[in-house]
Amino acid sequence: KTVGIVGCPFSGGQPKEGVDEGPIKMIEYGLIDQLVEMGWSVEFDGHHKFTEFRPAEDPNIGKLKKPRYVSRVTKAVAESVESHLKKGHLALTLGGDHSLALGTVSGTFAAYPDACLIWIDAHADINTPESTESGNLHGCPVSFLLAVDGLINEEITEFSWLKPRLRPDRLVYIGLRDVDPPEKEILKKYGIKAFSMYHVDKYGIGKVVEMALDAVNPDRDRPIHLSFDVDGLDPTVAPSTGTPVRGGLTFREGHYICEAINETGLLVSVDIMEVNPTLEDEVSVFETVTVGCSLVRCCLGESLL
Ligand code: DIR
Ligand code: MN
Ligand code: MN
Ligand code: MN
Repeated sequence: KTVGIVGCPFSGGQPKEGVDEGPIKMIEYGLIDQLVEMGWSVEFDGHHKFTEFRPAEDPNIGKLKKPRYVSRVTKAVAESVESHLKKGHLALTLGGDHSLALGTVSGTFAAYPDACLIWIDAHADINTPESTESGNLHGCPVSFLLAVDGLINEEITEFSWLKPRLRPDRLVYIGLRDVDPPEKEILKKYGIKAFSMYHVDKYGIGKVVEMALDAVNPDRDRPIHLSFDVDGLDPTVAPSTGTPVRGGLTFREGHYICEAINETGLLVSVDIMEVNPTLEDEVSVFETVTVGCSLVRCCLGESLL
């Protein structure tokens, strides 16, 4: 078993610097040795050097900020993820901000058209170029990925490389608690399954993960892409992240999700996103980086016994 690590030092999908250091810190904290220790072969050719993709000029397109930079970077990420998957490897992408999922999910669907997507986040990241208030592309990737008509009105030629292949019934959320009003409308309109923190409290995480899998993977035969934004965790668990929201997943709930998805044997692609080791104090950084590493280990089969 081989895991291909796609290191993505990128912050262009949101305004706070430092999230580009997330992948570097996770590797520095010994993630590769930890995976080798678990019996994995690790393929890692160093972090992507995205700065060379940065255009000299990148004016907003409508409200969208840094659209050309985000597009070029995520296109390269899609190619990396696809090539790992086509060699039969598990793809592990370390972010970086969540706009990177434009690339990771595209790469997964290029290799596995039948895949489903499990999105762990405080936010739904499903704003459209029209609905976004912030203009930050990390709040928009899911709308670009969805294979539905009429969601994205104006043709954004900048992203013409991206083929939307994600069917609404192959997408499920866990952990939501900060969803913009237009995003709620989109979730309703397309019948997208979402388990908010309310559902985690009501049913417990075990039942929620089972219901999430039943929704997108009823016969447990589809490859799974897990996109984990660490702000899905409670800020007491993962404080060093750009947009923390109180009332999130506990340490164990976050890890349980990864353990349960590992147990399906269907996981092909994982993202750990929005670790920002320049935010908060030293202890917060340590906790957030180490939780990123331990989520990865759980996804790759580490168990408590
Ligand atoms: C907000 C915040 N919905 C936006 N999104 C965040 O900017 O579109 N995503 N923080 O991670
Ligand atoms: Mn590979
Ligand atoms: Mn996110
Ligand atoms: Mn988020």
